[in-house]
Amino acid sequence: MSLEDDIEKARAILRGARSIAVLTGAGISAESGVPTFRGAEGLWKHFRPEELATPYAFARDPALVWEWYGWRRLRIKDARPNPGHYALVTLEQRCEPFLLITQNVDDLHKVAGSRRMVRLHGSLWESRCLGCGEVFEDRAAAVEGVPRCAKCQGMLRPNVVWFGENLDEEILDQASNAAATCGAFLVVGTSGVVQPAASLALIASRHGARVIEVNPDETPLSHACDVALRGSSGSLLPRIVS
Ligand code: BJW
Ligand code: ZN
Repeated sequence: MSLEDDIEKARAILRGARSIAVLTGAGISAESGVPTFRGAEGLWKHFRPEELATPYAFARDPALVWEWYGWRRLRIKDARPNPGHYALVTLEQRCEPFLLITQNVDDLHKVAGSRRMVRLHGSLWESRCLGCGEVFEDRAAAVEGVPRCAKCQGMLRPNVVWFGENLDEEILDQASNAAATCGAFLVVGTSGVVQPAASLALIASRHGARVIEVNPDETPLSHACDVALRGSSGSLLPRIVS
C-alpha cells in the first residue's frame, strides 16, 4: 500500500469512529524545535536519564537536576505549536467523546488550543513544593541553586513524573478508560518504550479500537496498529484530519 492509500485508510477510520483517543509523545513537538528524548538528536544524548530524571538524582543533587531543567526551559521557551498540534485541535472540535493523552511536558498542546486533554508526565512549566505540596506556575529559565516555596520555604521540585514515580491515579484512569472505550486510537511521535503510557495503545487495540500510528520510525507499538503512517506528524496529521 502506498502512503496515499494509508492516509485514505486513516481518514476513513477517523471519520467512522464513534469516539477517538490520541496518545502523543516528544515527536509531535520535534518540528517545533523541542528535542526528543531518544534517538540521534535526543535530549538524553549528553545526560543519562537515570542520572537526572529520577527522585534519587534529585535527593542526591537537587541543584544539578534544577540546572538541567533550567537549561531545557531555556531551549524551548520560544517554541510554538506546529501544524501537527493544530490538526489535533481540529480533530477535537469534530469529535465527541475525544481525549488527547500527552506524555509531553512542553505544554504546546495547550498553547495550540487543545482542551479535552490530560498530561501524563506533568509540566516543565510548573514546580511543586516538597513541604506543602503547592504547585506553582514557574517560567524561570535561569535556575540558581534550588528554588524555595514562597509559602513555606520548602524545597521546590519540577512538577513532572520521574522514573520510578507513580502517575496521578485519576489521570491514568481517565486515559485508560478512553483507550478502552474509543473506536479509534491515534498514537503520534512516541517511541513506545515508557510505561504505563505505551500500554495505552495496546489496551485500545485489545478492546477493539482501530489503531493508527504516525511516526517516521517503526516502534514496539507498530505491530498493534491497523495503519502505520511513516513520516512526520507536522505534515501527516493535517492530511489525515482534513
Ligand atoms: C517523530 C518526529 C516527527 C521524531 N513526527 N514523530 C513495565 C515494564 C518495564 C518497566 C516499567 C514498567 N512499568 C513501569 C516501568 C518503569 C518505567 C519505564 O517505563 N521504564 C522503561 C523505560 C523500561 N516507568 C516509570 O517509572 C513510570 N512510573 C510508573 O510506572 O510507576 C509505577 C512503577 C514504578 C516503578 C516500577 C514499576 C512501576 C514513570 C515514567 C515517567 C517518564 N518520565 C519521562 C520524563 C518526564 C519529565 C521530563 O521531561 O524531564 O517522560 S521519561 C521521558 O520518556 C518523558 C517522556 O514523556 C517519555 C516518553 O518519551 P517519548 O515521548 O516517547 O519520546 P522519545 O524521544 O522516546 O520518542 C520520540 C519519538 O518521536 C520517536 O519514536 C521518533 O521516531 C518520533 N519522532 N520526530 C513524528 N517529526
Ligand atoms: Zn511550600
